[in-house]
Amino acid sequence: MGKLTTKKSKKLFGEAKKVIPGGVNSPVRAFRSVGGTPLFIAKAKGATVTDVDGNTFVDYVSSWGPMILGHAHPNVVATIRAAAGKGTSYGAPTEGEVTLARLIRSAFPSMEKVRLVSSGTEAAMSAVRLARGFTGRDKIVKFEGCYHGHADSMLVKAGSGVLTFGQPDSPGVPKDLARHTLTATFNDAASVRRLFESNKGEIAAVIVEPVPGNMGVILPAPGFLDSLRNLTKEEGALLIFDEVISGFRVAFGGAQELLGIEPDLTILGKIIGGGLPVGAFGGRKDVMDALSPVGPVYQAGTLSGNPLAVAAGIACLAELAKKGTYRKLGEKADYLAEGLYGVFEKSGVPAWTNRVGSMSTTFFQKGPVVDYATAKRSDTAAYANYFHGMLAQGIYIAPSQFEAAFVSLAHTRRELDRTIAAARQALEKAGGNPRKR
Ligand code: HOZ
Repeated sequence: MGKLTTKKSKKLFGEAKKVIPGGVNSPVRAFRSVGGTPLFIAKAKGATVTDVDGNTFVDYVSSWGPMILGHAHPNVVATIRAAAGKGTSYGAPTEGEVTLARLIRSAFPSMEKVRLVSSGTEAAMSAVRLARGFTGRDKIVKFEGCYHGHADSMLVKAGSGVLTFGQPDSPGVPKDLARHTLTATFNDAASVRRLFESNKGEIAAVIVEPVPGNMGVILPAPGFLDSLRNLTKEEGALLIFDEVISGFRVAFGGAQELLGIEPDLTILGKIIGGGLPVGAFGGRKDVMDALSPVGPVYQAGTLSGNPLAVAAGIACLAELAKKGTYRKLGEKADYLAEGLYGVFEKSGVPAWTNRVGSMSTTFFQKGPVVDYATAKRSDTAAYANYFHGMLAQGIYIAPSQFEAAFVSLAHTRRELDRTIAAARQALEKAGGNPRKR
């Protein structure tokens, strides 16, 4: 790839800023933490995205997780086309919703009943309301740096964009509401125990990304999630796993299958929509039946269970259910990780990688990175240099240190090799010691 020309993206960004706050519809996309102009994407295929200037990149953003099959997978595209021909929304139940709910339940046995919504944010917000309604308690425990969408109760010491921009809480969230959200330290069960002790009988639920991906990827320490399971049981609170990223990613049955822990409620999104807007929450039958119209906890949505999103989700999960899929994905991810590990080690640049299968983050610091506080020690200026070094060579990684890179089933050996070679050059160019931007 020659010198990157981004004339059209620059022009569009200028136009976008006049009509869209910051020129983007989701903050991290704006490239603010790495500098430069966001690429305006024109199309995508397989493991690549192509911008409006005609530059094609090997993509590891993967729409922030959903594109596990790669972009424009033929079966998913054909399914969406066929579904669109039958109408795009009815506001009435469909057979597809039953099929998708069944598929989800077969992969996540803890999700005895499932409700479909339109985004991960909506799913998390609804699960939290349900937990409060079911237990009759108001307080929620979340972990610093975990991100559960942007509903009011969840924007407290959150990850993703708010961590990237150094504003972990948001104006506009009433203090009266935020005080019901208690925060604990990921991988520190004692911090949760203390909260239960000082809020006896008041905590409705503990919500956690079992494999966090929104402060960069963090690994749950052995026994940490088991402790949460035991504590919530002892205290009559619910355990909610936010598997919007890890669901169907780290295993077909998500982190709960991989780690053998059953939460009371699970939140899903991303992959289950095959790239279309979707979310789901589900869990114990007795808890889910507290939802309207069976129970009193209200939750609704015109586009919930949208036929296009449901069809795309079913097609995507059908591909993932094929024998050997996760082995293949794991092999690709291992190959890339080993290559990159060698490159970073040789470069002498301080780096620490956390990875679970095909999701990973390389933090620009010597590590270990185990939680929000340690993630924040990363050299974000060095990351920005690396990001631009990679972009210049046609490799598109997240424009933030605190996100995950995703390998898809579409990444070819050639593309993985190109990525490893690009990393070598990006680090060499920075003289083995990326300068601050
Ligand atoms: N919250 C997403 C990353 N964890 C970013 C969504 C987007 O910008 O599309």
